[in-house]
Amino acid sequence: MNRDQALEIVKEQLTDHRYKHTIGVMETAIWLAERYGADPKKAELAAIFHDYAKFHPKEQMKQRIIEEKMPSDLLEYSSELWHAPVGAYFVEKLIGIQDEDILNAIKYHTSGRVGMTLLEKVVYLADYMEPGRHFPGVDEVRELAESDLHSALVKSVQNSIIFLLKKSQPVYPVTFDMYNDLVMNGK
Ligand code: DGI
Ligand code: FE
Ligand code: FE
Ligand code: FE
Repeated sequence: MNRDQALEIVKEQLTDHRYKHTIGVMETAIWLAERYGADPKKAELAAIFHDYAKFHPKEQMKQRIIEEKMPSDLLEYSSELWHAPVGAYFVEKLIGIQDEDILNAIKYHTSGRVGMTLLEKVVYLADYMEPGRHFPGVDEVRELAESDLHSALVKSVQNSIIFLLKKSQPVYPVTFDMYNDLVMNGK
């Protein structure tokens, strides 16, 4: 599947704002892939489809998580987490993408996980730092990403956890696990 076909499919699923975000993630993911030796074509496809299920109704996502036996603890934490595994499911079933690394980059783009592949890291970071994002600290992450993928990734997870803590929101344990894995086991 080429870029234009993929973008056409995903455009129908998204708002204009979210589509622009997706273009930003795509361009950033390709840039990071080229810089750090991931497959830019895989990065492109994973980025285009990463938020595929972002606007699916919560009830439907919940049902899908139960029926497909996805980790049930997802349901105890923020519904913001759900579109990532549910999106990966639909991208496989409906779009027909079978590449495991692409599917996992979509599946783990919100929570992260222990033992992320280079492609998963590229998509996670691209989602955080694409040009349309304006989080506090994002410029520092962009600067780090010029030369040090690992440090940029650690900083982005730190910022995301701090953001949730400041709002007194729960943090999905897998996100902490990812952070610990990065800090304790390095690159
Ligand atoms: O879908 P996007 O907005 O592009 O970005 P995303 O898929 O990374 O979703 C991030 C949202 O998820 C953000 O508003 C914070 C929220 N969230 C809620 N609980 C958690 C969480 N993010 C992580 N990483 N871990 C959580 O426990
Ligand atoms: Fe997302
Ligand atoms: Fe993210
Ligand atoms: Fe996103």
